[in-house]
Amino acid sequence: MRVLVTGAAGSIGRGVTVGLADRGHEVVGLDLVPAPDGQDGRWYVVDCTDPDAVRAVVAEQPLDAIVHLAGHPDEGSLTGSFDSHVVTTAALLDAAVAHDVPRVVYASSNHAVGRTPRTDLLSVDVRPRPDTFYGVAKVAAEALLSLYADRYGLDTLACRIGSFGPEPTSVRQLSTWLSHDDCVRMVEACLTAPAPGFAVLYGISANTRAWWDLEPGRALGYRPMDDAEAFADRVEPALADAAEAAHVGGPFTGEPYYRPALDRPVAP
Ligand code: 15L
Repeated sequence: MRVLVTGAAGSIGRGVTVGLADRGHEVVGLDLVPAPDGQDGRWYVVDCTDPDAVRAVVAEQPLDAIVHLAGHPDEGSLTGSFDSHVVTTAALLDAAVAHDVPRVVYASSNHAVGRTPRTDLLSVDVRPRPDTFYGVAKVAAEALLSLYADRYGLDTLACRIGSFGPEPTSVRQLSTWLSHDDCVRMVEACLTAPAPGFAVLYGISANTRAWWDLEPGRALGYRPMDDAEAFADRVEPALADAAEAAHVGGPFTGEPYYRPALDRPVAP
């Protein structure tokens, strides 16, 4: 498949770009920064909040899918989060419709439901329950994917990613970790699942202590192979563990994240 990957120079993007190329896909990279050394294939330095620039890239070659990973991976202001996650997703969806790209795979986040108290294994059918403005923007981006699936018949998949990294580094991450290799497996499953329409899945590895239901991913062909438990003896318990286990969003649910939505300076 020929796939445009946004945020291709980022930590998830780098792994996905290399991993998809290794699996025989033709990857077109897009990021705010130039291609890393050793990157083969086309690369565009583009800001995804610019719809004209995004459309020009998508117009330049036939694409089988877009994998949208670009975006600030942390809490910010409401408007900043909206630009980073909703405006960029809208620009890509509009370009997909205009140039017949049939599928968009999106890096959503567990923080779209992060304020959900952690009890049983969390299904994808719970109500949107963000823990931050970052989470609010992820909910809105998922809503856009749903809208474009219904209106235009696009296949749109929202991967609610947990904690991506080389290995889990906290007790929470023994439940929420997504390994590099499983991330590539997840994205490839999302690219190749037959006619999914709009779909939501949790992006974690096959963690023994998983908090989130992996069945929706498995139904799409995602077969995670790694388990955070293999690293459990290296993870030190910490004071924050109990608070982080109260809601699925962990640290993002804490009071340090409580702040005004519109961070304009207040007049004296
Ligand atoms: C995310 O979505 C964030 O991008 C990342 O910074 C972590 O907070 C991660 O989730 C997580 O929940 O561990």
